Formats: sequence, structure tokens, C-alpha cells
Amino acid sequence: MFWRRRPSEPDRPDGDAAVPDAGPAAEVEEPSPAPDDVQPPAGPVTQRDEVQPSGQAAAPGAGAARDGDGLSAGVERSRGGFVARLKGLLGRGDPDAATWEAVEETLIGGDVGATLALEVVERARRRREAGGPVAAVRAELTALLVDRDPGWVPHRAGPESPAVILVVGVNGTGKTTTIGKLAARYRAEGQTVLLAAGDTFRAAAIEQLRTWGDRAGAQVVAHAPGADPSAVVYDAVDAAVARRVDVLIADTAGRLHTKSNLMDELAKMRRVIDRRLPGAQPEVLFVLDATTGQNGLAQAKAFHASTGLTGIILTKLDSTAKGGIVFAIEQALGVPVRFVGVGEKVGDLLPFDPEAFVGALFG
Ligand SMILES: Nc1nc2c(ncn2[C@@H]2O[C@H](COP(=O)(O)OP(=O)(O)OP(=O)(O)O)[C@@H](O)[C@H]2O)c(=O)[nH]1
Ligand SMILES: [Mg+2]
Repeated sequence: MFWRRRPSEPDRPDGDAAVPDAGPAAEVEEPSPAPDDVQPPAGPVTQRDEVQPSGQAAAPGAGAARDGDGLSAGVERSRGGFVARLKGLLGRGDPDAATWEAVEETLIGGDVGATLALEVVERARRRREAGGPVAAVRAELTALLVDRDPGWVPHRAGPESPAVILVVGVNGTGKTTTIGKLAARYRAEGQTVLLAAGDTFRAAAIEQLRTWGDRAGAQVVAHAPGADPSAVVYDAVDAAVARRVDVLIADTAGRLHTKSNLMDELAKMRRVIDRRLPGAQPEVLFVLDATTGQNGLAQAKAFHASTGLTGIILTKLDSTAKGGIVFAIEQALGVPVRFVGVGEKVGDLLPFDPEAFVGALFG
């Protein structure tokens, strides 16, 4: 088992769960960093090209058939939580000042955030919506969501170029699981998918990605544990181009947004993609655990500053009654939520549609 503890190790909120069978820390050398000027990585590449035959059957269970139901079930707790309280408060005729104050507190309790909750209430009070105060709050919340192209797909520089997706976030938010779900979704659409095992931090992370790759019918490019993640991405971009895959998705190790050296590592991975595949305009998707609370905003801002996020994936929406974080995060970043995770199974990743989301929340 190769595993090492490096000085820059990100804190792991889940204790030792992320550290499988940690052997003597000194046994594995610090790998030489991948050159920043994007030369091929030095030294032999191990464990690369873990290739599944292409053209496998599409992964089961990842289709769009259950999207509507899935979203409704995914926000069930929030619908029964802060939204039910909102409706209870505002459903009994003309609300007075105390009621509006309770609405504001309920929105804060639902993770909309204090400043935003105040603004929403102020505007909703003035709005005099035909549908009454509940409709007014609903309209104001909807207005917080950023405009997006409903037909969005990850950008490709050309028909021969892969879409490139870099998946980032703090520890344990659901990055690798989401990559598996995404791969299955794209495979179900008939696209070929290559995964890059950019979490080289521990062997189990590479194995986890391989398992998802097998399940989804996606190829995996991996180096040995401890390798430079930028070198993995470098090779994976080359492989994606050579094999003409449609979508390349790179996993990354979870990291605390406050550790600047680890944030720099991400920025470097991003630069490798930009230089190796000019015009790729990679999607940088930030995976946020919806149960995190308002600290998620600080995380998102730090990741945005270092890597330039293009989208958000909000996971574990099924596990929280505080779905208001969706409004807070989009408002704070001006970046759209692209998908929501509503469970641990392969089909539990749904494209985010603002209307459908608000409809399911208030339904
Ligand atoms: N309920 C629920 N659980 C989820 C969802 N997405 C992921 N999980 C669970 O969250 C846990 C962590 O998932 P991982 O995919 O390993 O998280 P990660 O971000 O890759 O973790 P690190 O690589 O250690 O940073 C697993 O138990 C997943 O099954 C979701 O949408 N809903
Ligand atoms: Mg992971």
C-alpha cells in the first residue's frame, strides 16, 4: 500500500476514514512536481491507461426519466422544513411586521443567509404579488438565481476536442461520487468518457474512481499514489485527444480552501489544461455539500478566486432541510448550479433547472 503524509496534507473532517491502511509515512518519496511550463512529466508513468474498451453499453439508471420525481424527492426535507414554515407564517392573511420578521428568521434558518433574507423580505413586502405573500417570497427567491442557458453542455473547442471538466471542493463533499454519476449520465447519452484520477493523495481515491469508471463504462487514466496531480491531468488530456473521447472529467483531492499551497496546486492543474488544450475552456465545477451551511460560501469564494469556477454542483440536497443555500451560493458567486446530488446512487444527480427547483420546493 502506497501512502504518505505530506506536509501540506489537507485536514480531513472525517478523521481517519480517508486514510486507508497508512503505512510508514517515509516509505514513499515526494514526487517531483510536474513542470509548470507543461513539459511531459518526467520519469516513468505507472498505472496509467487503465482502459476499459470503448463503446460499452450505456450505464443503467442514469437517464433523465426520473429527473422530475428525483428533484421533488430530493428537496422533500427542505419543502417540509423552512418552506413549510414560510407557508405557515404567510398563509394566514395579511402578514404584520412581526410575521415578516419571523419570515426573515425562517429564511436565515433555511440557509438563505442573513443579508439576503433581509433583502428578500423587504422586496417581498413591497411586491404586493397577486398570489399573495407566499408567491411574493417565492418570486423574490427565484429572482436571486442567475440566468443560464437551459441547453447548457460542457464547452468543447471543436467536434474533435473533448469537453474538459475539473471537479474541485473541500474534503468529502461528494466529488468522486458525483464524477461517477456524471460519467454514467454522459455515457447514457452515448458519449465516451475518460476519467483522470487527479486525487493522487491516497490509493483508495484512485480505486474509488476506478470502481466508478467500471460502473459507468468510462476509461480511467491514473498514476501511482503520490504522483503530481498536474501530471495526471497532463496525460489525461493527451489521452482524451488521442482517443477522441467526448468528455474528460478530472477528480481532485479534497482540500481546505484556506490552504493556499493546495489552492495553488488546483490553479496549476487548470493551467495545464489551458496550455495543453488551448481553447478548451474547461468547466471548473465546485462540489458543495448542501449540509455545510453558510461556510460553504467562504469555500466557494476561495475556490472561485484560485481556479475560476464555471459551475456548482450541490450535493446531499436530500440530507438537508436547508435548501436555501442554492439561492445564497448563486447570488454570492454569480455562477450557476449545474447539477444537484439527491442521493448516493448513480442516478441521483439531476440537472439543475431553477423553475423546477423552486416549483419542487414550494410544490
Ligand atoms: N446523501 C447523499 N450522499 C452523497 C451525495 N453525494 C455524495 N454522497 C456521499 O458522500 C460521501 C463522500 O463522497 P465522495 O464522493 O467520496 O466525496 P469526495 O468529495 O470525493 O471526498 P474526498 O475525495 O475525500 O475529498 C459518500 O458516502 C457519498 O456516497 C448525495 O447527493 N447525497
Ligand atoms: Mg474523492
